[in-house]
Amino acid sequence: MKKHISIIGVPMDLGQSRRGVDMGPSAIRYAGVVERLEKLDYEIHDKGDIEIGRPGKEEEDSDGNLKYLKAVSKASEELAVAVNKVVESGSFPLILGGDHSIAIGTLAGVSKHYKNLGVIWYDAHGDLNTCETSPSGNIHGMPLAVSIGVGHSELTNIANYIPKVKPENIVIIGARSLDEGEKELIREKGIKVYTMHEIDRLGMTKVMEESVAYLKDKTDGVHLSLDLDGLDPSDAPGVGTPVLGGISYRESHLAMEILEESKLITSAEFVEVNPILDERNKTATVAVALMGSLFGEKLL
Ligand code: 6HN
Ligand code: MN
Ligand code: MN
Ligand code: MN
Repeated sequence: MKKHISIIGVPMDLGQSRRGVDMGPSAIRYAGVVERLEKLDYEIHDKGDIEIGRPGKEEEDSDGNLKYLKAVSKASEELAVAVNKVVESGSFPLILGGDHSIAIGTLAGVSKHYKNLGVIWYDAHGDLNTCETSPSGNIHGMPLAVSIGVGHSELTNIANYIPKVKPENIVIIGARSLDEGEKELIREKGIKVYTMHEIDRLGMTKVMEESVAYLKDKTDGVHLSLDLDGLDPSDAPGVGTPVLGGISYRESHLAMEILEESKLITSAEFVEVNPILDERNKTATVAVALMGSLFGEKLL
């Protein structure tokens, strides 16, 4: 029987300050996501995009250090409902961003279906800030903290349950730009992190095998949250917060292939594709190629 993937686009750009990332879902569709995955014996259901309100200047709102809190929380609630429906239907949720604040809604929609959801956070950043620790006030730097129940209650409470994820069920891969408060939270909560140092030292095969082994027995589903800025900017230039010294295109394919073999992944999102900052849709094309590997594309 054919398996089902349901695609949901989230044209969200209010979680950060570079315009253009709201066009990410279109760029990824133009890069051929549906056609690519259909070749892999999946039935694809493109559910279209979640509608994002366009707040005016005065609604920039911001509760203290949280920019566009209202708009982000509203979109998160809507996304949670849409993702929940997909999981209930037995289809695999594949979410296209949009900035990384959308993970708040994705995880809120996914996690209630699991006792112990695991999360692989593939990112240059930890996204573990709170309004107190954030250097920018940008909510895309906060979704992982929100998901473990740390942060503004309007965000941690999305879909009316806290937390979405247990810290011991998280693996961060590719980190190389962590703020002081994020480092503290990582230590306090005992979150497993493979920084670029470990990736260089151990190699991607070992990092992924260890990550799979770490999550395998204690989780009943694993969400992959892949921020394209986890990759090196030479391979993924179309992102709003690039950081040098990242994961290569080839290492990323290997990571996706090992995840596919593990059969652990039960939902995924690809975020931070910004076509305005991109070179000829390269970053969206990379995202689609990685999705190919994640869903079982083989070279031979
Ligand atoms: N992302 N740590 C920085 C901040 O503003 O909190 C950067 C966050 C980047 C977030 O790339 O999803
Ligand atoms: Mn169907
Ligand atoms: Mn991120
Ligand atoms: Mn990032």
